[in-house]
Amino acid sequence: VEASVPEEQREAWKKHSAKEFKTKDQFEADVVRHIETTLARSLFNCDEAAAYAGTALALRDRLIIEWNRTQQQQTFADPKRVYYLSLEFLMGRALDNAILNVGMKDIAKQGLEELGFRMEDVISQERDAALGNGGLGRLAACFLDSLATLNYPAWGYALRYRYGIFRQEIVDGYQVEVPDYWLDFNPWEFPRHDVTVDVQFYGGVRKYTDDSGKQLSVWENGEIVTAVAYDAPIPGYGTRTTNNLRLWSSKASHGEFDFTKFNSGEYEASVADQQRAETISAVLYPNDSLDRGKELRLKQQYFWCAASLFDIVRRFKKSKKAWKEFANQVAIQLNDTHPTLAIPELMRILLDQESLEWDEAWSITQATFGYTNHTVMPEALEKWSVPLVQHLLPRHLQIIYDINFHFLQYVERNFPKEREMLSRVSIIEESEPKRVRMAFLAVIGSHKVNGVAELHSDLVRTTIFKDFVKIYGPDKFTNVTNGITPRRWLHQANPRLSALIASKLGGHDFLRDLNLLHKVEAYVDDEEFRKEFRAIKYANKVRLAKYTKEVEGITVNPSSLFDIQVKRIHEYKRQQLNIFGVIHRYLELKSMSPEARSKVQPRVSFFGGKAAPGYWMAKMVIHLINQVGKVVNADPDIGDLLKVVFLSDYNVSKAEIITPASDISEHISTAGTEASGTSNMKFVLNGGLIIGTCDGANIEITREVGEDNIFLFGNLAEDVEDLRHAHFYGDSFQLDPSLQRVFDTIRSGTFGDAGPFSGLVDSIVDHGDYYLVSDDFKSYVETQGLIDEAYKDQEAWLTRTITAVSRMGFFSSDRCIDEYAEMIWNVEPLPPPKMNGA
Ligand code: CJB
Repeated sequence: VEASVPEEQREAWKKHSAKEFKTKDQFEADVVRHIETTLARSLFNCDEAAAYAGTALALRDRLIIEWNRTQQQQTFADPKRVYYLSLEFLMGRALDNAILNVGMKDIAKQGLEELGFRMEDVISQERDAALGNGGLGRLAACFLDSLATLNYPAWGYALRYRYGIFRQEIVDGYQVEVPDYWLDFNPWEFPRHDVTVDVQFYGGVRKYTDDSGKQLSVWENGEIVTAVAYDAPIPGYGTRTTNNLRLWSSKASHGEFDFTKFNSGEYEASVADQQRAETISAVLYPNDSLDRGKELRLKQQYFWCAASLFDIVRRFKKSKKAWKEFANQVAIQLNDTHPTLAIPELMRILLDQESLEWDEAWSITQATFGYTNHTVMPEALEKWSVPLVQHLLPRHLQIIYDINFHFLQYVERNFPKEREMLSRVSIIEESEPKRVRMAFLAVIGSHKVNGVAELHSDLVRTTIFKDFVKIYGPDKFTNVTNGITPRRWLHQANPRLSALIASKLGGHDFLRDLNLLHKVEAYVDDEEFRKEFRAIKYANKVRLAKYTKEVEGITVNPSSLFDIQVKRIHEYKRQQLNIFGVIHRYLELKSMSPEARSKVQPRVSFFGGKAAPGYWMAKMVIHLINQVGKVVNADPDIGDLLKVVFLSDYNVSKAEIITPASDISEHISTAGTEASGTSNMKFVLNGGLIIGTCDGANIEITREVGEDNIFLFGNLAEDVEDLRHAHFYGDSFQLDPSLQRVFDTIRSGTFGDAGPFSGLVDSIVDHGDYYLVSDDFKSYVETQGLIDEAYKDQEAWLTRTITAVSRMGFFSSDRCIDEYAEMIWNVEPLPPPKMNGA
């Protein structure tokens, strides 16, 4: 590696090279210096926003030192690196996490206090980096934390959206979307105006013969858009390793608007190009588990894949290694099918630019990529129209056809008797228009395919990729059950619980090795431990109650059972089942004698989550929840026995307040539809129990915590097909009388105009009840009854929650990352060098 400063001048550099603060005094000095000189403020006009900015900048200085060092070390050692390609990284806030990961929590807290600020207030000034929709994006963020913590040389690649997921406001009980412009002040990103990539769209393909007589293709005469890199440091916990998240921003390739046009009076045309280019990275698509097939989305995908691959290849080529070494130096993980174009893009680079032969290029490509599938639901599987791909990416379409040709030839040779299989597994779907099945391309172009929980991985193997298991053999398909980072989801979200555990386990080692939690089980009968554990849960509920009062204006009693369902609103996640259950509870309460009522377990039902702006049914679910809340919360017969709260604008930072406050949380998807779920893990880790279906990771949570410590209900995945069939063809469909009463109540106008809710009710009564709400309603309600009873025995409940927490070690994202590293990436950690005195 060449250094830009000659040997003789390096002494001066070393003498002056940036020093990190170590003491409270130095921390304060850095904060004040930034407030006074970077922000041009003073102690006379330093509000909380300025205090946040100063603190973030001070912390950032520290991170940069470690970040530079990590990157230098990785450049020198040149180990195999992991590249995690994800269109979504739902990072949330960075400051708290950075303070924690560099081990400065106490210093920062005391330092800020001495400067006149409360740490919590300062932290809450930060806007969430909300570059994702839900579980898939948050998983990517947890993985970055684990990769850095475990010292893996790893980079994330994504887009620098100007607008993250919209902010949700509730107006008259309806969701209203407000743009999330989050870049006003973002101290965590570093523009790299010198790191750019020109990305081509449209144009055509020309064939030619080179000097040696070889036939080659070149893609040319297209439109060029420039990708500019923005980097964000990703600090590991308890290690100096600080990895990089690189986000690409799009701009016109000529930089400014077109001066020639401007000077000749074509003002609008002169800026149009520029705006068109910038539109590519402007906004995150707000759909979760849904493929909409929009051209701009395909542009985003290619723009990001092309820029990232160029960057990866550029880095590889610096090492001057032979191409056959590529997959020994580079592992690329495709987070869902969104980055699948990286497969034909790498082929294009190897074939058209590096002149490799097809077979060599293909074996390098396959060895490089791994693909993670996150859903088996048909509406979420991406398929791009062939004419669209032809128009936008003509050379890629050719390569995709060539990949398909080679693949189908292979299938034909090996399965000569199964001719129908060819059309089933073809990358090209013979529809009108024809479509490219991205998941098939991802499977064919990768050496490993994984699902995200055991049941899901089984379904991947037996349903959507069944033929491919036959073709490639079972070893290509594997499972890596999801996990969560205990740094954010235990220590940061629930500092008191983390401290209690640390006090018993002799330190915070469990945050790096979550299996150590099993030692907590020894304290399950320890009176002092139980008392503190109970007090912590209560305090967390008080905090959520306070938040609910302040933000939603609803008073709730923290002694009630807190029942929480927060996640994207989706029919398959069945918030409708939950709210129907709430209505049923309300009707039961109304019909009770005062005597009977006095024995009822009070409960608060919290909901939260965003609906995709174009998802009518999901929006009606939100509306119904709000309307039910209005009626129930104001009903004097009911009082504290039942409250219904919709927590608006659910996001990562709110999840940090909400998650530790549950007694019960709901993970009640139709069996076989929720690939894994990850909030289920967060809630149990924070001392809440869950009610759930036998779906996704609920099954493994049950295996770990034991059947007595979870409330399972409902039909099994293996029965779903028959049940759906029965809805359509069975002649004796009888709605459960309780559910019938719920529907009658809705239709009668009890919760306001019934019009908006008719689609919701009809989908169950008249349109086949695809998500089997009616089939599971009875067992859902009964199980909620069991929960009420169980909760009354507070001692037994406490025992269950403590036991469950102690058995959650398996669900750390550190375990996932080690599994990926070993089974899929074949990479080793690169521990940072020991520092003087460290
Ligand atoms: N998932 O968040 C999304 N978006 C999608 O488009 C498809 C799947 C979720 O991914 C999570 C992480 O793997 C899973 O836990 C969750 O079950 C799945 O719905």
